[in-house]
Amino acid sequence: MSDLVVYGVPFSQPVRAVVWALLLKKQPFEMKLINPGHSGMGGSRHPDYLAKNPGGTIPCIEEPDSGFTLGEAHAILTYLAQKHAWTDLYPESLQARGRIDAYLHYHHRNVRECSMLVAAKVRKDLNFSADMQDQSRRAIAGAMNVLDQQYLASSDYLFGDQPTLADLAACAEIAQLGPQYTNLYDFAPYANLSAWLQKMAQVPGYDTVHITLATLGDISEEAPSIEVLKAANMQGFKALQGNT
Ligand SMILES: N[C@@H](CCC(=O)N[C@@H](CS)C(=O)NCC(=O)O)C(=O)O
Repeated sequence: MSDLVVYGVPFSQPVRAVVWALLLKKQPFEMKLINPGHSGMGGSRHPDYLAKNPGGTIPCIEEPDSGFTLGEAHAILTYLAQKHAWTDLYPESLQARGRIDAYLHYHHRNVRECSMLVAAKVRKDLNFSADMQDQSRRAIAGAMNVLDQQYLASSDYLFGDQPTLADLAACAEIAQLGPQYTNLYDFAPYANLSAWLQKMAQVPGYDTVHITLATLGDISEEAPSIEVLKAANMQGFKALQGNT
């Protein structure tokens, strides 16, 4: 049986969430690099890739034996969890699953905004206006408040005393902004969230999926060049070889 293929780059937040789950569950996979947003060969907007994931985004998975492909990180996570019975990450109870799904839907226009701050730094060509960045900061502040004061007010993780798919997806977005990585957001005002971030850093696979960000380091003062970004991505990519 051939290994699952994950298309993407390790710098991508939703790719990191999927790869983290696979590492955590020791599920073998092979990453194939796909350049997000590019329409040339090997790009996420190339017709060959669009045939696998019509949305043209990374990640996408492919099961070589059946040819089955699936895009959208959260659909991939829940598919893999059901397929491999990862009931620690996605409990069997329909109500528990419903709540995790609800977070995964909430994530998109809220927690996912964290990446806009990173994109504004690394994709100068996209000209994120000051207004857009302010809007993102407001959305992030609202979402961090929800996590800190609702989800994490009375439990160690978003849903109880162990991490689920929701925690992996959330952390893949949020941790990147911390002082040890891009240093683009101050989480100190959020005590529950800060404690959760420390716990998430102990979850197996965390260090491996954050190698690209650790290599990139603090970008708050100076935006990295595309060469620096590519080199950091390659470090993360190399770290995934032989990891499963
Ligand atoms: N909703 C998608 C979003 C994926 C996404 O935004 N991926 C980015 C990279 S982090 C991408 O592929 N961008 C290229 C594009 O939109 O053309 C998911 O969760 O999988």
